[in-house]
Amino acid sequence: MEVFVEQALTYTECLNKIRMKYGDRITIMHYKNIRMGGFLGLFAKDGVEITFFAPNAVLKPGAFQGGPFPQVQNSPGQTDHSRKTSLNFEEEKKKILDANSSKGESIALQQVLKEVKELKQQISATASAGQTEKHSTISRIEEILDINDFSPIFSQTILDRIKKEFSLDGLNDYTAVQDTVLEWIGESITVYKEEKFQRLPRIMVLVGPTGVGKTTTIAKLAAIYGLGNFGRRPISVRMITIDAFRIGARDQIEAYGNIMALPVSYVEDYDDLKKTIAQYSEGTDLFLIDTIGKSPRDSRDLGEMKQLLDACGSQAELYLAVAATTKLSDLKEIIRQFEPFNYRSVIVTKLDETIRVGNVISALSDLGKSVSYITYGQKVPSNIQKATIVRFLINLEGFQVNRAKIEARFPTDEAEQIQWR
Ligand SMILES: Nc1nc2c(ncn2[C@@H]2O[C@H](COP(=O)(O)OP(=O)(O)OP(=O)(O)O)[C@@H](O)[C@H]2O)c(=O)[nH]1
Ligand SMILES: [Mg+2]
Repeated sequence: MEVFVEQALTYTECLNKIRMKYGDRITIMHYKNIRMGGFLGLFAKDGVEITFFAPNAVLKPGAFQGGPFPQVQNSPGQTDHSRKTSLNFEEEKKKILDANSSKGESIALQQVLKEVKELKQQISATASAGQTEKHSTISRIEEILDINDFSPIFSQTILDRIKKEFSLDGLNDYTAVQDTVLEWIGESITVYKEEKFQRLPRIMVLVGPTGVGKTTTIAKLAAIYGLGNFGRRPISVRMITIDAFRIGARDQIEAYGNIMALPVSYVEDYDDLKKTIAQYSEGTDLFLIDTIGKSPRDSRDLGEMKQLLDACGSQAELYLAVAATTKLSDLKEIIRQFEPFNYRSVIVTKLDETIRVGNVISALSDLGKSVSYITYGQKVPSNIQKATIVRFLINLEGFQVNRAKIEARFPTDEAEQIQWR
């Protein structure tokens, strides 16, 4: 025998509720009026509570759905059996509660799993989008540009162009892409074209930072033009240095002059320089003027030298010498700081000391400068050459250079080469 308690707003409603749950075979023990619901005693309503016996109580299916759970009454008349049945009922209730709570948990779990799945999909979508952007060919080219020390701006332009001009199929052909990239790099190099007919005497001036090889390059040029190296008809050359007082500087150029039996003049200031040029103009085809190495950071010093060099007159050709070993940011600073000299082109020295020329190529290209000569060793006069695009390209690290193809694409100006020889 089981004792149960049920509550409702009216007696009939409560009875209906009991019958719905336990059927008709119930015995009402007693009922009482109660206050139902509310909050802290407020808003409660009048209701009825019925206590009843329900023999062999078996809950009708779905009896608890939406309704309040029956409460167990620990009435003094309860037998062991009724207590046991009540306990069974409690167990049942717990099971249902557990089932409900695990159902809740599983819903929450499913929600979490759904979110994880979505996140996973998002991540793999992003990864695959990245993959299309960073095709292995693009990554390889990026790496090579980086190894060669190209400027970020230069590299980015190349990478953007690859993405724009190559289809996915095209990117799969690495050799074709790198050949094209080499071509683009070649196109970015501007080789200085000398004027065909020079007014004589020609005046070439080398400026640049300290120790880049200005004096050595002056000596190389003097030998080539003055001695008629490589079967060239010699012309009358005079070297002039304005670096006459630095210890060793005078000895250095004097030694070259002596070995080559070419005249050297030493000047101190503007007047001196102007006078010397005027004095030897008659018998000289080419003046090669060596200057004191200047720090690009000392603008006052640079300004003074600029004033001194004004003595050469407007027909003077100024060249900026920079070493290929200079790091990219310094190269750019040098190129900018020497701008007031209005130099015609850049001479790149010490190419033999580095296998990375991306810094030079991109600094020149980024700042719109041309290259005229390159030097690649201490030997006078052999380690100098008129700049060629091919020479820069074959110096690049990591590219498989098809020399024949490159030479066909960037032919050297034969007329200029012959003149040089
Ligand atoms: N490896 C290499 N060394 C060079 C090259 N050109 C010059 N040098 C060396 O670089 C050092 C400096 O050369 P200089 O010609 O005295 O340089 P500079 O620009 O006149 O120097 P300052 O007058 O002191 O400003 C010397 O040891 C040269 O032999 C080159 O193309 N390659
Ligand atoms: Mg010098």
